[in-house]
Amino acid sequence: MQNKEAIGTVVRLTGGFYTVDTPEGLFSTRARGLFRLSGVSPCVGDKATVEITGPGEGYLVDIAPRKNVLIRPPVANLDQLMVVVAAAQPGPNYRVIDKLITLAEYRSIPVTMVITKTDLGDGSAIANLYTQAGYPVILCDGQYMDEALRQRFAQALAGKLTALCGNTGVGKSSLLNRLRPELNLPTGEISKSLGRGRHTTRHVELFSVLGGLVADTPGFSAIEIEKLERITKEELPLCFREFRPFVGQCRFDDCAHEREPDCAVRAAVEDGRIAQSRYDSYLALLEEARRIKSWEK
Ligand SMILES: Nc1nc2c(ncn2[C@@H]2O[C@H](COP(=O)(O)OP(=O)(O)O)[C@@H](O)[C@H]2O)c(=O)[nH]1
Ligand SMILES: [Mg+2]
Ligand SMILES: [Zn+2]
Repeated sequence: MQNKEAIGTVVRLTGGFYTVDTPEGLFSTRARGLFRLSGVSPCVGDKATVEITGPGEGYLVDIAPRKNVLIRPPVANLDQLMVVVAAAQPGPNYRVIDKLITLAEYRSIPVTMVITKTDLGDGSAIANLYTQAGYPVILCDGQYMDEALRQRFAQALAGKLTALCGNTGVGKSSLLNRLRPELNLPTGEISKSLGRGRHTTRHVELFSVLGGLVADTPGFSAIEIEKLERITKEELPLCFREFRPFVGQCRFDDCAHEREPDCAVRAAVEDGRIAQSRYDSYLALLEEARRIKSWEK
């Protein structure tokens, strides 16, 4: 029988084996020697070519060029970042949330906000903040999952590769379990008791959920799409999408929107068209980026 090929997505890495999800089913593969020599190491999300050697078995012989890649945790070809924020326990850390969004914007990765634990706190302020900033927001009480909410997620996830990210304890794994109970992901106390065990390390797996693939990433601390250092001070304000209509309207062309006179961004903050919280995050990131590299002239 001659060798046949299948093309699919790498969904899991374990002990040198890559599991590739293809239209012909799952294949457990090893990287072919010649490909290994190329120095590229496949990660989940890679589009891989499998040379089929037997039922469910083959060699991973190639991966397609990546449209983007997260470094920690390693995931390639993201279509979307879902930033999960709890209304309470733990409450939102806006600086961290906005940094994540900024890094996604910088990479042109669409962001959707998901608000959990609305049974424990009021999520409407967070929802309004990010709706006003221009992001789709899904408010969900993790205690239930009605048909309308499920449809909302189906719409958001189908046909896409999504990374869920957000602080530990916000309810990411619980949410995936509610969308697809067979996943049976460890949550809360269980994952805590495992400490820094396999569920909290860099292990990433893509799960099929409502017609899409989803990476349940560990907490915020572990997700670093990219260091801020590549973002220039001209680019940073543009990563805050609601600032865009005002950028270029300031008195000075090189306005950093800090203390300059006649700053259109600051004027928009003062009259409420830009939220104070988002502007504060911008200033914090400006400081952080300045510390990382000398932006000054
Ligand atoms: N009251 C309430 N508890 C939730 C909700 N979602 C998750 N939890 C609980 O919050 C804890 C942390 O959830 P988990 O899914 O492990 O969070 P993760 O670290 O983001 O994956 C668990 O004890 C969950 O049962 C929710 O919507 N409401
Ligand atoms: Mg979890
Ligand atoms: Zn300005």
